[in-house]
Amino acid sequence: MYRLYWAPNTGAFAPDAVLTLAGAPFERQRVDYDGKEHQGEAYRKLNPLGQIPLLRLPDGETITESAAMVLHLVERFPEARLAPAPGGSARAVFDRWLVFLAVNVYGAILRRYYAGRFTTDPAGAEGVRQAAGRDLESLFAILEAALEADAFLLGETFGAADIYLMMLVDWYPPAGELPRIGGLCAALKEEPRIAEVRRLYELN
Ligand SMILES: N[C@@H](CCC(=O)N[C@@H](CS)C(=O)NCC(=O)O)C(=O)O
Repeated sequence: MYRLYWAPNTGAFAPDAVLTLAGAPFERQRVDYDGKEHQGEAYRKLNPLGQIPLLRLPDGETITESAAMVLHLVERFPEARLAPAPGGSARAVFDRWLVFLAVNVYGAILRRYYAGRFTTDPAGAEGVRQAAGRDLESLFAILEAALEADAFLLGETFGAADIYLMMLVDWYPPAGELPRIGGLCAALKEEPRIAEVRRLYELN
């Protein structure tokens, strides 16, 4: 059985939603984020970066990085049809968007949220925060343009990359005001299983 280490309003949401939609056997282990359990010695043995999420695979292997978890799960549960089959160009486009989201957008959100970590200048944090906001504006504009043709990143049915995008919009609500991104998020929120996971993660 899979075990997902999670906390409300964290990057565990995306792998959780994929596990849930896939009907995968898994259990959730809540990490006391407010109590800083993720920074403690026991958790850091599992993830030296002290970040949530963490996924324990059925054979006991553990992995970090939410995008790696999503990639593993869509391949492990192909019948859930949350990503195109590996090898073709549709899958390359899926991988591109997932990495774009995880590296560029999630990265900018972390710079905005943890601005003080990205400078050694105590007076520099506000500048880092503002630059991250500027980056988010242009990154979400690229995503909005990519949704010009279809309702979702890979066409007219949603997949795991769309779920990942929705999670990032939760952390940067102005992006949800963009019509196509807002439409994508609204459509995903209608999916009852996604709505249930959102409630668990205390997302509106
Ligand atoms: N690249 C990581 C980022 C994970 C991450 O930064 N998680 C945040 C919560 S959303 C966290 O655990 N922050 C605690 C910290 O950095 O102290 C991933 O995609 O899993």
